[in-house]
Amino acid sequence: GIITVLSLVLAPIAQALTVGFSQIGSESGWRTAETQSIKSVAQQRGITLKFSDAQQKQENQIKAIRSFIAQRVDAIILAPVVETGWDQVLREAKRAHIPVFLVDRGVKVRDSNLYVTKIASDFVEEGRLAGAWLAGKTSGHCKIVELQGTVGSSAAIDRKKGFANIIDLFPRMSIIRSQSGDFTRSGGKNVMESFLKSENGGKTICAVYSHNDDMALGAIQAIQEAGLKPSKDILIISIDGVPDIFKAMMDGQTNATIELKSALGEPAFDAIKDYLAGKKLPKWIKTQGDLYLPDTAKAQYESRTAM
Ligand code: GYE
Repeated sequence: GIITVLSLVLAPIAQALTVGFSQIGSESGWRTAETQSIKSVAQQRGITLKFSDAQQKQENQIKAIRSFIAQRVDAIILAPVVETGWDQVLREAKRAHIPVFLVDRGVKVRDSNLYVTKIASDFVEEGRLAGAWLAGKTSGHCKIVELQGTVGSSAAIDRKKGFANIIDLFPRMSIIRSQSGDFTRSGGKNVMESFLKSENGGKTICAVYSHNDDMALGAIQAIQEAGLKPSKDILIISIDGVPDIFKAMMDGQTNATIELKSALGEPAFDAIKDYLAGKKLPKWIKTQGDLYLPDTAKAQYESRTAM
């Protein structure tokens, strides 16, 4: 009857969602992979994606969210560059009845109802895992330099916290220098150069703990240019598990990486779909990653670059 005909005609219209995605930028290989995942899953599912690159600036993300609200999108995906300062704009989205889904980083807001859910890994746990690996590797005896991620980002704050939790348990382990390299390769290289200079050409440094792989790749270059062997003279552990770090591991230049899932397109759009279908979602949808060492680097590199 007429109802069946109508629902057949209307079904595809009802499904054609428009989603706004406010991305941080393209500071790392990991983030570029995340962007690709979200774009390609949107395309596969016939979702219209409005993409905005904030070039690392929160003010640009706030502008993007306001423009998504003005365009009356069905949902917003936000990868928040920093943790604080979101209350106002998220309240505006809430008032416009547009649900917000956080990906990869978290926010600190007074009212947790300002967003639906966060799809991200546990950065504190990643930091602890890195610390535990290093404690084992050095028998609890190591002077560490730390390359921090973007100042004020949940990823940098929590990776620092989790790592310190473990290091503090070992009286002969300490963080002798810690500075932000902004999650970029050039940032990691510059900061590492200054660490090497101030630490006797690197002779007093036992290990580098880098909040992401890209900064570690920059640090590897700086260590080599200083005439030392990365992974041997100075141990290196980082987080992300991008193909390039596995390549460096195959070449004997780094020791360990903790994988961070970048394929967030599927879980993000699943969450949006479930929410719009009236399902109740957990406040945090956790993604999980393992620690990888040189023994599996070749296999990991090949599986991540195979098309
Ligand atoms: O580790 C880093 C990136 O927010 C978890 O941001 C993410 C981090 C990731 O640029 O490479």
